[in-house]
Amino acid sequence: MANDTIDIKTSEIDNVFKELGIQAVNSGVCGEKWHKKPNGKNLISYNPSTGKPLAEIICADDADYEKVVVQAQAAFIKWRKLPAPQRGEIIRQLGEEYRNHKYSLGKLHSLEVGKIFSEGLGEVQEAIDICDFAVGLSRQLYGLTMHSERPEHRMYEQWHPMGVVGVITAFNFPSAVWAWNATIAAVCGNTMVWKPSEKAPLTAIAMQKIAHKVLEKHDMQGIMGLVISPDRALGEKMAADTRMPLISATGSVAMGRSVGQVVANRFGRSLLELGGNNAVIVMDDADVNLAMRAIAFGAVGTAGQRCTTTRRVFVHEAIENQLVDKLLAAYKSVSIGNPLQDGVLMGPLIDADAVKSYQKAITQAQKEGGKLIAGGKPLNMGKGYFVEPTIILANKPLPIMQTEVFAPILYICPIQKLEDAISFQNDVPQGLSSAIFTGGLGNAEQFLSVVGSDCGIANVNIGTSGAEIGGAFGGEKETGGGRESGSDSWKVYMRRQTCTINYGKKLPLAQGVEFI
Ligand code: UN1
Repeated sequence: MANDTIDIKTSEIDNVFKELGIQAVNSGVCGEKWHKKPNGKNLISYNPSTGKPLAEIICADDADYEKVVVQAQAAFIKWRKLPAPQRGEIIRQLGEEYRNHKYSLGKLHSLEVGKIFSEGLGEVQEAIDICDFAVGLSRQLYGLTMHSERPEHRMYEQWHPMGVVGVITAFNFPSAVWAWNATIAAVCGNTMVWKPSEKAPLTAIAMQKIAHKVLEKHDMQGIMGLVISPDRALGEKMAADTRMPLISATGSVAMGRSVGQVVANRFGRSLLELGGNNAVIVMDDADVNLAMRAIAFGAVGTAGQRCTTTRRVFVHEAIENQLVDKLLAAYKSVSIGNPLQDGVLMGPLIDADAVKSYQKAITQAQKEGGKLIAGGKPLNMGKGYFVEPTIILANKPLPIMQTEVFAPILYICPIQKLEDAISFQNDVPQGLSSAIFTGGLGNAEQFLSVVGSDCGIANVNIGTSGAEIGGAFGGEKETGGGRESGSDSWKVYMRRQTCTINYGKKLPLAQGVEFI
């Protein structure tokens, strides 16, 4: 079901920024202060629903980047000395500001990256949630104590901040993924420089403007820096920059491979969150309605542009027809169109290239023997980048199913045994998210066991997307191995120090070694 006219006025963006209390959006560079006149190229942010420009901003050039990094280094000297719970208090205030502006920020996500309003609000909520998490964490940066083998000795470990953290984010979660990194890095005592996606610069500016205002109140500006770049150049610069001991990068496998290599070459640390190719297994004892709803949200939500999007389904042959029929009915009821309109469940893809990749993948899947049973075509809705959510059936996994395509294309294959489903699921280069639907404890536990899913996220009777911030987020293989957000992911933003203290008058050596 598609709405055929999309009418979002470009002036909407001015209203959103007005609601946010933000005057100028033209500068994409912020260190201690907003650079009023950065020297980089101009960059236009487009509304993917209309193909029309939303606003034009000026990016950072090399000299602007240099200033922001130097200011982040200077800010680190101050910030690291502020007790962690006081850093947490500032992040609490940041969370409050995001709460106050949730509505406008949510709308901005819809305008700039085409998320339906409910998902736009959800993303802002995710940023708020991680602020709350970071506040609590600021009092829980625990180290262990150990029993020394030597008398009158004490051993413990403690955690110190690393310095300036480089954060590179993708268009599809333009605020939450930055917030995962920024808030945790900040309570840990780091400062940061953020290079957002060139496809979502306005959301980055809005998040940064709000953060900057909060930090300024505490005379702590410079903790969170922003450098918008129209291409990869600044990201590459960051990867090679020895002043950044940690680079946290979210995006394509190709980008992660290059960032990871450059950072490793200088013995820096990287936190990579790259591609996903997530599967749902549906066993014959599953609640099919539950599975259908989770798959529909996982595959169609965010127009298939999450790294956690459900791309493959392995369903027991006994219930394949039942599940497929339910999914077809659900797909028919999905209203596609203006993401800000009530009732619309799917917005556009991000740009024309994404539409091309969608078409190419569908053609390829059909060449490989896949049977198209739903969708398959771009929608002619003005200049917006809308496509139909698509389902392709295959008797067995197709070669195209090895590749992550950021679009709502779902492949469904029948299976007879759980073992086969698990092996199909794991037989891809990526390893982010996975799920099983089953009423059986045995199936569920096998899926979660050492011979089960090889992904960073493994769910039972829950879909692959929409993870909560409390858990560690990330995955294995080409997904990059990084973990961010909740649990003990904070440790990657800190350096560990093992301390042994001798409070006696003797100097016993470990391992019983005798010396002078
Ligand atoms: C991403 O797509 O990069 O689990 C992040 C989810 C969201 C985060 C996705 N909480 O789908």
